Amino acid sequence: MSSHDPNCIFCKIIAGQIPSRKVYEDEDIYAFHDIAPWAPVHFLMVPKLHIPSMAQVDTTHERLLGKMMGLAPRLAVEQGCNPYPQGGFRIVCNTGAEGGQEVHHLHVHVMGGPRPWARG
Ligand code: DGP
Repeated sequence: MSSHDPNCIFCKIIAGQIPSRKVYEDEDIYAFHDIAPWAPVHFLMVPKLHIPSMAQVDTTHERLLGKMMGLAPRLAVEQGCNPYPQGGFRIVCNTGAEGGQEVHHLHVHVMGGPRPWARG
């Protein structure tokens, strides 16, 4: 698996070749607002490593995915999600066509904020 796919839209966003509204960045992870939000707060967290989907994840990715999940609650609150338990957030990882995945670079959706949401 290549660490970067020049045809991948999220690899281009990470590289700054396509503009995005950045939420967070470190050496492993990039987070940015979804272009078509379903919820008042809706951002995506992606590994900088090009992994097509959760279907390609194995135990070598434990640290990377653990880091993403460990960061998500902090970013959710920073982006305006209300505190748990009255507030909270939803994390979704669409995987494959039947899982509703459209962009084939592993990403988690982090969604929250007051309801109703556009979807869900
Ligand atoms: P999915 O693959 O279905 O889990 O969702 C992909 C999400 O990526 C979708 O909610 C819209 C978002 N998206 C697609 N292209 C872009 C883009 O160029 N910029 C941003 N910020 N988001 C994008």
